[in-house]
Amino acid sequence: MGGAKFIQGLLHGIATGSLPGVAPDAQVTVIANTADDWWIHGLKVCPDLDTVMYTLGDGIDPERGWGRRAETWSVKEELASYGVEPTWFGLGDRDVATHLVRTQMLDAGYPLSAVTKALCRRWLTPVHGDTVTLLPMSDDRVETHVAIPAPETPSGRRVVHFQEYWVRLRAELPAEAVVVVGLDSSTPAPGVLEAIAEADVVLVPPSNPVVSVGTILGVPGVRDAVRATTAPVVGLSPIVGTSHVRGMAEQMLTAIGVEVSAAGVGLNYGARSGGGVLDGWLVDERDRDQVDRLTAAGLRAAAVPLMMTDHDATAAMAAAALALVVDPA
Ligand code: FO1
Ligand code: CA
Repeated sequence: MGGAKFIQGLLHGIATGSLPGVAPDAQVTVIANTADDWWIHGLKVCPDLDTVMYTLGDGIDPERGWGRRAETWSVKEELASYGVEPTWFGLGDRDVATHLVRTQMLDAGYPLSAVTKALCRRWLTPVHGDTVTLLPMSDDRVETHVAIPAPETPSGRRVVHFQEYWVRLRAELPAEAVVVVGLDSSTPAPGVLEAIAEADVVLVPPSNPVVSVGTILGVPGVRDAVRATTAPVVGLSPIVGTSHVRGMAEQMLTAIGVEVSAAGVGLNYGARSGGGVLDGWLVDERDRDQVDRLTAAGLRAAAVPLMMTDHDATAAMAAAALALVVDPA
């Protein structure tokens, strides 16, 4: 959701000409996490791809931040009446159509990237023409699982799918480990490495650094591509003060032993000059005291307001991120 909102603000900034060094006909390629995906009721559901697609295509439910606007829930209610589990994960009636199309195309042999392209013809092309390209990070099945305490089991822990951790358990149990099944043997989807290599600038949005950006960087070849691109790489902190703005980054950072702070996340990505992936890192104005730690590690850093309250505020964040790494023309 952080990523989708950020892209929306970025596109608004491009359209209004308020981004330094960015032409009005700039192309945006979005590489989305697909490790939140899962199979449910026989359907392949890709929450992050769909959240970006529905948000940019003006079909998102703005209150929930996921699923379709003006949604109804007859399918969910009927499934519950049959006693079909899980009842805690809801597929809306409108949303189901997306999953039916996707699953049919996958069954017919199309890779996820081709399916995504087909779905985007409905959602992105009418609104954005060919300005925006949405790519899954990989065509392979990759799924994030979370280890939670389970005193009743011999090992004392149990592993659940990310969706079960987030939706059923509301991320209320501590995450003891994050296991991304299939990540090591996955390959980047067509266009992913090319987009990074050929970009003029790479933006890391204020998304979850572990289960969103972290999984994308973990697809073999992606981290190296980000390290090798001639484009500057700049990111925005999803942590303000000692908490995430929305989501469960706190739990996920704790699981991997990273300090829950804007500097902690920036230093964990690391400066490209020191073997990491970033050239610049933007933190919230309330974390101004962390800028020195970041610059000492070789990052360009600045503190600005980082709340995506509306498109203008988000475009201003994108502008500040670009200003960190793009030299004035
Ligand atoms: N989030 C919920 O809190 N409850 C749900 O029942 C639920 C269903 C759902 C269906 C399709 C979809 O694309 C997203 C859905 N989400 C739901 C959101 C999703 O669990 C997460 O917010 C993302 O995976 C985190 O990025
Ligand atoms: Ca996600």
